[in-house]
Order: sequence, then C-alpha cells, then structure tokens
Amino acid sequence: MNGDKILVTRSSMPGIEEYIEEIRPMWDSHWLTNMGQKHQLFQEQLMSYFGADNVELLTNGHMALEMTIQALDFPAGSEIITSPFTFASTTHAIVRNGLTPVFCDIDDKSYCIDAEKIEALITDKTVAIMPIHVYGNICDVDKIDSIAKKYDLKVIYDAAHTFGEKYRDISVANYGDASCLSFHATKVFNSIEGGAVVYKNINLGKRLYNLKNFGILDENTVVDVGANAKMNEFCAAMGICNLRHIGEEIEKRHTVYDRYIAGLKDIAGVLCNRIQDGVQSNYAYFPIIIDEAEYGISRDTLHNILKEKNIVTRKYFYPLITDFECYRDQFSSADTPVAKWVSDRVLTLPMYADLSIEVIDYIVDIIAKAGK
Ligand code: T4K
Repeated sequence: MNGDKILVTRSSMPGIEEYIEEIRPMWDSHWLTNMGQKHQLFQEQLMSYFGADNVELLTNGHMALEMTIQALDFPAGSEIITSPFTFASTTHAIVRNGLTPVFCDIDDKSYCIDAEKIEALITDKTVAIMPIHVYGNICDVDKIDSIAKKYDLKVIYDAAHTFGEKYRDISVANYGDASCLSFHATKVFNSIEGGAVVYKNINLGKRLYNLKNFGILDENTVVDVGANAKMNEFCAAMGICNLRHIGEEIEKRHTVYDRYIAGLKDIAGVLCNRIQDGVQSNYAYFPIIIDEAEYGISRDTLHNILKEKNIVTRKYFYPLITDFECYRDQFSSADTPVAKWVSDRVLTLPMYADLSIEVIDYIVDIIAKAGK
C-alpha cells in the first residue's frame, strides 16, 4: 500500500487508443449528438447483448426512470409502490412526475422490496410498482409479476445495478414492463454518463424516443412536453468500447468478490452479501452489515477507522430516502423497519475490477482487527 486513497470504486476505461479510434470518425462527420451513428450502433449492440427487442438510450439512469414514468401517462395523484433503501434517484423520479411514492419494506437478505408486503399497500390510486434490484440482487420477480397482473399494475424496475446480470439465463433487463439501467462512471459498465430503458410495449418506446428529444415529432410538429435526455456520440462511443470488455470486467470483479468473502466470512458480526440462486452476478457492490453487538464497534466507527487508513468506504444507502430532508416531513422510516435497520448498519467496501489482492487483504486485515 502506498499513501494513495482507495476509493469505493474506480471507473473502468478502455485503452485510450481504442477510444480514440472509436471517436475518430466524428472529426470527419462533425456529428456529435442527436441520435447519430454511434448512438444507433450502441443501441443495436445492447439489444443483442440483452437479448431484448427494444432498448432506448438516455443521458443517464435517472432520466431513464423519470421518462419511463412520464411516458406511461399515469393520472395525477397516482401512487407508485417502491422501497426506500435505494439511491435518491428512484424516489425523485416518482415525485418529479407529480406522483406519490408509497414505501414498502425490504427483504433482510436481498435488500430488495419485500414482495410479501406489497399487496397490503395497494389502493385504488396505485398504478405501478417500482422495485429496485439493490446491489444487483434480484427482486422476487415472479411474485411481483403475479401481483401486477392481479391488480393491473405496471412494473418498472430500477435496474441501475444489474448490467451484465442474468437470472435463470435471461438478462435481468428483460423483466417487468420496463427496466431502467444506469451506465454511470461508477457502474460495472459505463458510457461515462448514460442510461437505457429495456421495454416491451412498442408504444412506450415511441413516447420515450419523443420525450427525450423535447417531444419533437418532425420539423413542424411537437407532440409532447419532453425534455433533453439524448445520449451524445462520445458517450455512445465509450459504451461501445466498454461493451467489448464487459466479460473480462465481471470476471475480475468475481475474483475480488471471492477474495473478500474468503477473508471476511468468519469475522463475527460482519455479514456479507451472498449471490442468490439462479443469478449470474455482476459483482457490482460489496456491502457488509455491521452487527455492533457481535462485532464490537459500530458501522460508523469502522467507516472512520478505514478512512484514517486511506480506505474510503460508502454508506450506500444511508440515510434512508424517507429520512432525507426533502421527504422526512411526509414519510416515516419507522414504517419500514427492516430498511431502517439495514441502512443504519451497511457499509459498501471498495469494489472494482482492478482492485489488487494486496489491497483487498489490507482492507480485510483492518476489518478483522478493528472488531473485538
Ligand atoms: N437508481 C439507483 C439504484 C442508483 O444507484 C442510481 C445511481 C440511479 C438510479 C441513477 O443512475 P444515474 O442517473 O447516476 O445514471 C454514485 C453515482 O453517481 C450514481 O450513479 C450511483 N447510483 C450511486 C450509487 O453512486 P455518488 O455521489 O456516491 O458518486 P461519487 O461521485 O461520490 O463517486 C463514487 C466513487 O466513484 C468516487 O469516490 C470515485 C469513483 N468515481 C467517480 C466518478 C464520478 C470514478 O472512478 N470516476 C468518476 O468519474 O453517486
């Protein structure tokens, strides 16, 4: 270890020459954005990668969520059932569409929505369920699907953490009416900034395409109150390059995951996230839960000890959404006790493809010695 900080993640990048080759044609075409050739090619490559008929590219994962909700045209005052153990984006996407989030608690193993608790929250205003595949753990897609069918609800998955994952040999992006992915710099797969919606209904796609370009249909016709959420050519080119290396990227993360598990599995009070049956994981994050009673010190104390030794961990996801300043007057974290419990104890350790065995062992050693 040298004195450099080890951050919670580090963007994967192709070789610089590879990227330059990919963007070189733009110096001839001068075509930089607005659904150019790279956009088209990246979209086609993703359809093939996901095994999906329909993929719409957007500027980021947040706009994928926000525009999917807008495109579904829910009546004002509608409610969407979601969970509060997530990044700000999920709930903000609902609220920024003028709709009401209804918070369901999470499962204590997968950290995803507890599907058994969804039905009790359905009212005559419920229009959709927006579950999150937290850390790339997969929600109970069968149960959610059957509830959605029974009550005629849409299912919009926040699949921001799932790139490259399969569940029962199907790309995770194919579940629900729509799945929204993030290609942010911090993700397993990045296009610098970027996002996509994988969807089933062709009309949803037409609206998304329109909405991301100000609602413009043609030169003389604007049919919708859209915004600007188009992926530019430089981002699409980065996506094309990174897609060539995604298999190797996930394999390296797998090695990191295995090394952490080997080092941490026997430390009392440190609970590791386990890969679910039937899931081909992308090893997106490495969360641990600190049970202070058994471990001897709190999550926050461990966070600080690691920080003093230049290891920057993050509390994804703390505080709980319902405790955010902008929401705490409207919701209570007491209504989702499991989510609150997890949020108060979780720490995500550094995780990226090139994290060395030496550094992983150093981190494990600190964690092993910090407890009682
Ligand atoms: N839904 C869920 C469940 C999500 O987790 C997210 C995003 C979204 C929706 C929305 O998707 P996007 O609209 O973002 O596509 C980060 C990311 O910005 C965010 O994408 C991600 N979730 C969230 C969990 O983490 P911060 O504020 O923690 O990022 P930041 O800037 O502190 O970066 C973390 C570490 O990553 C840095 O310490 C170093 C490394 N890094 C960061 C950047 C920006 C790099 O290596 N390269 C970089 O360019 O939110």
